[in-house]
Amino acid sequence: MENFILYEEIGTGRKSVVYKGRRKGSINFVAIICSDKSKRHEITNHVRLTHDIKHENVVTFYEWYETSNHLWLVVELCTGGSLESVITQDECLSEDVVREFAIDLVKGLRYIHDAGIVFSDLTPSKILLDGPGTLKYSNFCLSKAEGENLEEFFALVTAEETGGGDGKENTSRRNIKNRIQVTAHPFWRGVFSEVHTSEEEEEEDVSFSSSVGRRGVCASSQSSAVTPVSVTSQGPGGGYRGVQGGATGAEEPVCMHPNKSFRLDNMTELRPKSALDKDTRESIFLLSSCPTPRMSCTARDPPNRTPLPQDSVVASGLNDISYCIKDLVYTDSDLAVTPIMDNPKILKTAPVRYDPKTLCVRAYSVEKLSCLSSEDWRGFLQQLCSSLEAQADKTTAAVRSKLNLLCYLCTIAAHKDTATRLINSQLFPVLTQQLRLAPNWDVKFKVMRVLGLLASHCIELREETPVTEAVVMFTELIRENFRNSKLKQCLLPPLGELLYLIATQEEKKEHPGELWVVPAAAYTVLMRCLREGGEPPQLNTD
Ligand code: 3RJ
Repeated sequence: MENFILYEEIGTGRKSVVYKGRRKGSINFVAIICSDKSKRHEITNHVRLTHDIKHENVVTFYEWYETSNHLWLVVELCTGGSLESVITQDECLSEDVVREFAIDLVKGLRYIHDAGIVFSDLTPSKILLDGPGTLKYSNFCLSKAEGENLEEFFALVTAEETGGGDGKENTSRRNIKNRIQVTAHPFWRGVFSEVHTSEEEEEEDVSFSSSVGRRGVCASSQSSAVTPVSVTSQGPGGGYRGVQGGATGAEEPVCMHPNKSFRLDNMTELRPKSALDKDTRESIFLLSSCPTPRMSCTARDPPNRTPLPQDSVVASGLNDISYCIKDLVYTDSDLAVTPIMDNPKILKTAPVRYDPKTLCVRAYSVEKLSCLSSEDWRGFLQQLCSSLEAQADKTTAAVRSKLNLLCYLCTIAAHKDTATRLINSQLFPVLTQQLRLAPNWDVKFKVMRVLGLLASHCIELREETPVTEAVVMFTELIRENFRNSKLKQCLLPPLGELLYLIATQEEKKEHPGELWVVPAAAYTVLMRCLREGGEPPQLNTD
């Protein structure tokens, strides 16, 4: 099965994230674009226009996949970032670099035009640099086939997707002439030379030298010695041939794919592959479990970190190597644990306030709760459970009363002693059940928060505490509501806290991994959430 390993994020676009990736089993690194499906028409457009293009100044398309929420494109990796960032960083580029960039841009655009494509909306952010500094056109989402109306193409994609299309040709054509105009200005030092002007099309064609050196080579020292070579000798199947669409003349530059059509009826096979392997249900895109090393370390320069027990052996050569290996395997952030619940860096939540006057139980403070007699504590718990379980009454007043109680629980759940007592009490399964039974989502959101706070502040979990059931409930709810980003943002933190609680409690035991079962589905759904992301968290104003 083909798998891709995802490494770090290298860029973000509108509703898309770009990762560095690698096909498992190969050493070819690629860029993997994970795009929201709402961009399907633009992505499909990009694919239909680029899947046949192989040119050094165009980012190569390899393949594409589809998962439930995203489209995934595997394309050429350009490690140099965008031309926009180079311009921003350097502010002023040297004339030699400008000349070299211009050659790449003209070569690429010329190839694109000859392929019958109008790039459209050309900006430096859409031009990428590979390692040696070659410029490449990267984003054809808003490009179009010459003469076509892009809106109509988008409409056809939508119709295809919804099954409403008739597959007919896009008939409305506008003749767009988006052509390269390069003058014979001395600045170009003969790199470009005008060879042809078509009277019929009133466009100017350029040829240029292809033998100018790559970045770092002074163009001016070479350009005077080079003879301009025609760009059309470079593309696959390229060359000057008879003209499509009526124009004549043996030297007329024409579409290099004269028989090629970008119409939708040619696209029935142009569909993303499903990214779930049918037999193994395994995902094609896997997150790299090893963080990308941030810097290399030498044996003479061991990393600055807290020593581990096994490090106390003599500082032998082997030990130096083990330092290096550990530094490559772990990063500081692997060992740092950040609370998830109510962490303002993750999600800003308004402080919860309850109204003690209308509270359906006595509004004990945490201090008072810690010294309640066991009888009073039992009575208090009983009241909490029966108030939450009262199902019959779904009036506004009853819902408000439940919300008030849950706000009170949020307050007392943020203290370790109360959290520990409450999570190990009969209240915990009642709260878990409320994730399904509560009268509305407002109440459910609050129940999630109480559960998350209990998990994050609890310091001792009893063996019989039904955390597995809670993990299963959260897992099911995330699965059922996978497309609902807001809901997922409320479900994930308590699930994370529960898993962390289980992990830390297991760690304290003699035989870790035996007490509280975490179903494989919980890991699967969590990994899927991490992989596929979602909308950024919004400020919660409750
Ligand atoms: C493919 C489409 C990107 C970015 C460009 C969304 C970078 C910063 C440093 C180093 C590399 C990159 C980089 N490299 C890429 N190689 N291949 C791609 C994505 C081509 N990309 C970006 N940002 C994009 N072009 C189109 N959408 C993009 C992000 N930053």
